[in-house]
Amino acid sequence: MPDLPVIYVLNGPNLNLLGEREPHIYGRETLSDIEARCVGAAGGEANIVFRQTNHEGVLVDWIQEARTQAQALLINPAAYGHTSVALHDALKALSIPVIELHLSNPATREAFRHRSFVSSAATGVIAGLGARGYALAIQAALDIIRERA
Ligand code: CA2
Repeated sequence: MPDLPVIYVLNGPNLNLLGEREPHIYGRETLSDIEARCVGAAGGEANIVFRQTNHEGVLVDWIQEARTQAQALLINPAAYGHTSVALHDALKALSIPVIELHLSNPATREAFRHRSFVSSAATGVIAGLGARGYALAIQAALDIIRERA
């Protein structure tokens, strides 16, 4: 049997606090709950590597790792999406599908959240659908992986 595809799901700063504050914006699910959703959405058809960091350089390292270790990458860059040329450059070096994720819809929020350095390096973007956006992104990534095979 062929190896299962690997999907990296990377989460940026402060997302470790999910479920503790601001449920009206980000929902009540913790990041562990969201990881379980991702594993469920993969339905045994992919191995999910799910990580969170508060450090920009660590995200860059993981994106570079995904070049050789993953068949798709999902990223909620959190605030770094609005600021980081380093994330943009690292993502541009990938040839696998990249899906940018946000729980909230930044376009409906403060002006400083309207710019994304990640969107222009992403295959697609899912925003504003809460935790279910992660499950939708896993399904989309699996579809794209199959299409490309
Ligand atoms: O909506 C998203 O997923 C965001 O990426 C979340 C980021 C925000 O900076 C982006 O504009 C949109 C913030 C993540 C912080 O998460 C917290 C969760 C609970 C309590 C405090 C922060």
